[in-house]
Amino acid sequence: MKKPCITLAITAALFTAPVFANPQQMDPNMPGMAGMHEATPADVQGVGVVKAVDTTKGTLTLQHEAIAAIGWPAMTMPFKVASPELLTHVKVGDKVQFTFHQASTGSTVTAIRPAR
Ligand SMILES: [Cu+2]
Repeated sequence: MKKPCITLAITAALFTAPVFANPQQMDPNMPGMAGMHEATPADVQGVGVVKAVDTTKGTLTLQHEAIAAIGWPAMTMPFKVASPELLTHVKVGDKVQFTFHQASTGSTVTAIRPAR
């Protein structure tokens, strides 16, 4: 009489799986979508871990979490900084909350602060 137990286990797995399949909820309002073709870049907020800091080039590499507002998945990428002074507050391994602007020339971080 093993079969009913297995069936129950499979049924339970099928009903449980979708709950874990989508851990990062998309923002249903998608505020970034409406403004996608605007000439003026909007502030975008992100959270990530500092992977590299280049004070010579004025760039910061961040392993950021998904940013639903602009439809970005989680990734590691370089950002320019609006002011070299921003780089004096961060070091590799820091978890940070950051604000940036998106432009055709790249993304520029305008604010950065520690996150938990
Ligand atoms: Cu990215």
